[in-house]
Amino acid sequence: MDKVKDPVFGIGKLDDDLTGIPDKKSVLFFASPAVGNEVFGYQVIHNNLLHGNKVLLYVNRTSPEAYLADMKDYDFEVNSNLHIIDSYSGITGISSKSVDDSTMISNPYDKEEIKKALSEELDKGYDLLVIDSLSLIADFFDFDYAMSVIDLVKDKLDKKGGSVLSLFTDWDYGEENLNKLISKVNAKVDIKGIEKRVIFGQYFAVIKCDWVKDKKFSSVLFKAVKPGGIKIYFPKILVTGPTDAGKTSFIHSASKDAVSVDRLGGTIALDHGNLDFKGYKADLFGTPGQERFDPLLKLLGGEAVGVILVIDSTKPDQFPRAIEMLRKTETYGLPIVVVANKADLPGALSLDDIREHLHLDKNTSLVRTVAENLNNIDPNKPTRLKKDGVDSALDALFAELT
Ligand SMILES: Nc1nc2c(ncn2[C@@H]2O[C@H](COP(=O)(O)OP(=O)(O)OP(=O)(O)O)[C@@H](O)[C@H]2O)c(=O)[nH]1
Ligand SMILES: [Mg+2]
Repeated sequence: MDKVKDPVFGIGKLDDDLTGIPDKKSVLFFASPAVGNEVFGYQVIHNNLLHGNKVLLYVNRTSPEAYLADMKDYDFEVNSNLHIIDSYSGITGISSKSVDDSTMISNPYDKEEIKKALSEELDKGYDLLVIDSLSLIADFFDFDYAMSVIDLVKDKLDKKGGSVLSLFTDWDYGEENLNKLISKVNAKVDIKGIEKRVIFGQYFAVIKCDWVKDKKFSSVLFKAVKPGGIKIYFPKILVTGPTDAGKTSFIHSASKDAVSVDRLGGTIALDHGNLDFKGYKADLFGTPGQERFDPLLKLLGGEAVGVILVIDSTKPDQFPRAIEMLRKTETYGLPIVVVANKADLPGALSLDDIREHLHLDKNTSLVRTVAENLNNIDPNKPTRLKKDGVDSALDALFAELT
């Protein structure tokens, strides 16, 4: 079968940073024991099948049925371009009949049978081999055997083409072994937790990649969401700006299920919305704009990682207040997008004028937004903003943040 395309990750940030997985490359997803890497594997498999790539999955951690059922929980369907080498069912003696396209290893304790199955299957030509999991091969046998499997696979791929992704959990194999492993792969992505007695965040980070030069990789927080899979996660984005500018309108337009504590059309406590946008997830927090609620601002701004500053394009007299709110929320200096709302109203300033009035440098993102339905604006209620403006603001923000 001809190659359709080089394999992809199907995880936006990794595809952006690494431009997919080039042919004949070996990638390692290296997870700490407390953080699962299996959803990363599911997502890669699913997205390559979607792209029309031929995928071979070597699985030893569960049965093919359970594997595919788990994938389905994330909404990751598979198709006939997937073939599975089942190195699990032989342990239990229960054959995996319900998954047609699989080869069962009759004795998963037989080192030679495993290599034979892999090499025969790889001879048929695949775009991507996923090994789930490589650390379990080391646990079953020993580390050197796991490394010899990688050598065999690389040898095959060198001749036949295709790439390999190995999922690995770092169960203390010793520095020497790990160095051996890392030297054998072209790219390594760490999948870890932020631990302070309990794990309160999970992140991934590209640690090594030999086909991308001169790029600094940043780590990003993620959540594994059912359905949907891996989403880059920002725990707190602050939406602030002067009174009546459109903060609450923005949050309700950008997120599903937003809630606001409003009275007589003004926010008196806060807004909150869950944002789910192009593979990103974030919690949006909105501040009130009226000065009498300023004592709340510092509290609301705490631990924000980025800011959306909403201003009314017709009210330059409020611009100093906008800057003051960045100071009071203690978010001055964080990644920021300025949203110039109410573009429909007479007297709305041009973006250039706004930039000048606000003393924004040329690198600060400034985006126009406007109400969707101009004939139906209630002065006592937030209104829905047009999607293209809101999306541009979010695109700009996530570009700043990642
Ligand atoms: N004409 C026009 N009106 C808008 C637009 N966006 C919002 N509004 C209106 O402006 C008013 C204020 O909007 P909100 O979203 O409540 O503003 P806010 O910034 O949350 O206000 P506070 O919470 O009181 O600070 C509402 O009456 C909205 O319907 C717009 O693009 N054009
Ligand atoms: Mg509000």
